Amino acid sequence: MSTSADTTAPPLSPLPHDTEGLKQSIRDAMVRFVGKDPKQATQRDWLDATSFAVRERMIERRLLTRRQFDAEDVKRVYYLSMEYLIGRMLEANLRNTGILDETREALAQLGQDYDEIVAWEDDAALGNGGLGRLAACILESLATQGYPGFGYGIRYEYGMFRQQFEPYRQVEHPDNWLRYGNPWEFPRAERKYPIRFYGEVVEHHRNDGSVHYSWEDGEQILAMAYDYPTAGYGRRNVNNLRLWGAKATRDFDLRYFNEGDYIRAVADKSQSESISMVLYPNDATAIGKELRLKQEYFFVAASLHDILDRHTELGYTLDDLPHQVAIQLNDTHPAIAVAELMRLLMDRHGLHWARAWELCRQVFAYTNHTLMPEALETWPVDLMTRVLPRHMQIIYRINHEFLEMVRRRFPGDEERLKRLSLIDEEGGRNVRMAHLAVVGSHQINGVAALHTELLKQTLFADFYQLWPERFVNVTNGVTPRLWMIQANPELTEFLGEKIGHDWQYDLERLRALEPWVADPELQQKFQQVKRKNKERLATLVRERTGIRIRTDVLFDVQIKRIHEYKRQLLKLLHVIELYNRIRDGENVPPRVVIFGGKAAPGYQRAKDIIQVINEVADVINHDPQVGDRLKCVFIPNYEVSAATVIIPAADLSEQISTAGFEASGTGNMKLALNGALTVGTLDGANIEIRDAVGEDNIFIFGMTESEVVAHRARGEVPEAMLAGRPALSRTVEMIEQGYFTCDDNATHAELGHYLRHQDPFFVLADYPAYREACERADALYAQPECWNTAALTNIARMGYFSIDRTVRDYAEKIWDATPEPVAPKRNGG
Ligand code: AZC
Repeated sequence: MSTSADTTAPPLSPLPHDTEGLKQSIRDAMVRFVGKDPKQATQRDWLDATSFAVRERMIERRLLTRRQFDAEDVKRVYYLSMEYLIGRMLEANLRNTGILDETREALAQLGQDYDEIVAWEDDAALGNGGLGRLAACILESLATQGYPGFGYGIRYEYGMFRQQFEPYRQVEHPDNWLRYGNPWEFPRAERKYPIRFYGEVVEHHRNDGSVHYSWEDGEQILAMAYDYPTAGYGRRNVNNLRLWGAKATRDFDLRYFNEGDYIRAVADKSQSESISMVLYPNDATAIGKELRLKQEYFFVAASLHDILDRHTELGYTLDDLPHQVAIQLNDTHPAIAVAELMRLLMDRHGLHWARAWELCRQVFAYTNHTLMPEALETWPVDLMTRVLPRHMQIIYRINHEFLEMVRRRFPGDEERLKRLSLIDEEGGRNVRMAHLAVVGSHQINGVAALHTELLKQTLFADFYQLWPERFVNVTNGVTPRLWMIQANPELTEFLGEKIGHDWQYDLERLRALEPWVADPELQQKFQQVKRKNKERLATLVRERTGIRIRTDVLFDVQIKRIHEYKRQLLKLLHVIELYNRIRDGENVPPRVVIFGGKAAPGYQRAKDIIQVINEVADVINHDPQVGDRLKCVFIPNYEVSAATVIIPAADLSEQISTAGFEASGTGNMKLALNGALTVGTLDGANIEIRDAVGEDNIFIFGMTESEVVAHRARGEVPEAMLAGRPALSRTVEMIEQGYFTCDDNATHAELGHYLRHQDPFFVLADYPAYREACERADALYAQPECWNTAALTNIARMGYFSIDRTVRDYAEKIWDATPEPVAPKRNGG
């Protein structure tokens, strides 16, 4: 396609990016958009006015980016994800647009405190944990590196629940994040697509003998687009995240309202809009609910419709699809896209099966984020047939063709056919969405080296045998813009003084720090930065929990979803042992232990773990014999904005999952990048982190993945681990006997019993090695020069874990996409 002459002409006259211009825009926005007299404005009003002033500048660049992409024949990458854990947007957008300092100053001149204003923004918590946060990092990096990359997802009205402790147990409160409107979104009333559910498939026989299918009747709702511009850092590129909200159709209105039951009609209408109402707060179990299937299909169908519309509006043909479009499936949640694209290509565009299938396979790729069987999505065939009858037909046909191929390659191997089938015939018939995603994709990736190897050897071993070339590894990464520049401004400045700013775009450049890691002056500055960050965290802790912590001791941090395999219980046993040793008069090194994380509301064991941690913490924190030698804090409502305060303050990063269970982890990367040392198992990306930072700069302990497998095979009773370990036995007994509770012996007894008799994630078996690793950490912490050298070495060697490297890996190994940086305009802006 040719470049038209006026693509660089701005659609608007460029807005000023200096303090004076921003001040003017903010004041104008206060009157014109917020509708308030600046004299009467609240801090929330200032938040809104400032956001409007920033978004004006972003949308200008968004339009230019779009013009350039439209003119230049670029390949577009579409990231389909049910979750985006974005966090607050104002500061991120200011920083990436390059007007943070000017805006801070503008607000100051308007008599407003920037830090107070930004704190009013609710986190956009449209995700559970790692998978959703990774999606947010990937979008930011796509824009920063200038890739034409677009996110699609759901505009949940209620994001991840807000967690409170009442006083020990987790209680969930709704996260009504859109209640005051959202200045960042552009509702696109004209981008609405009808989405069908239920109904039936009608067969049409043509004169030439061919059969054509259509999907008719049932229920329709509309998917309406809401656009969130996503700015690149240090570039003019602004990409787009399009989230779909559900709206009732007009049809719907007429059908019911005309029956005269007005109240029921309104209620039904809101029922049909409930599809985009709430995020399912499960990160490691597939719940198999009809509404969830409808959510998945809803956003996939709208996104594919939109992608194909754009493709044809740009003048491309369907044959061009593989050259112009790459679609990444973030886990199996959007895997129904494989069947939906087949449906669109055949039923709507009249392609033959074979051609449609070829195109599908060239367009899709699939990222797997977990090996845990309970997280693998399957849908009962009955449910799928009822909700998506045409898709079920298509899945049967995909399966048929696929199994025919397998039969030819492995004649007579019926067991293999059963294992590979898209339909699991055992225990009721279920569609295996991971199999659909694998069969329909040209590339399948795991998210860390070990994880990808395990995918090949276990979960997808039969597929790997068929198509070894389709399996690739793309190790996760994190964005240094949020997790260093924004979260840790002091460390950012410190790095700038020593090695310049290039690392902000090319994180490998942090290596330039290495020659100085033992430099006493540098170490002293690093320690000052850490201390300041600890003070910031101490304030947050005091505000949220009332607990006072000292800032001159080791901060030991475990922040992540609460899950048995992540083993918060292992840390808890250590805390209790430290408590006992202090009470026994031993002089143990002081520390503050910090937990953060949510449990899925239906995950009883995880909720019990939270409760018991809180009760243990309460006893320890109020014991005068302990004083401030040990404090234990569970920070309520762990979320992105809290993470930006916790991570820069950490000394020790707890990455202690049972080996083989954590696909990658990304918190491990954020913490090490901020100079925390990892105590961790050889699991997920910890292995690659160890390889990068060196064995001397990390505390590795515990069973390896293959040792875990062997240990499990031996079938030892967990209790056997207690023999000859009096300190550990005493700890377990204290839990069992309810030492830490005043009114809930049952929960404590049950948790103790679980450890002693079940312990499916081998907490007790790994405990001795874990305690020893913690002692190594204490010993190193007692030698500040050695500790600081190790911490600074961690920072210097974390370059590989930049999300920019991750995104380039996807672009090269999977998408075949190239960056398209937007050229600066001559007249600035
Ligand atoms: C997580 C993995 O548990 C975590 O190890 C990984 O770092 C992260 O994805 C990003 O790849 N998985 C999830 O959050 N959820 C599911 C369904 O796997």
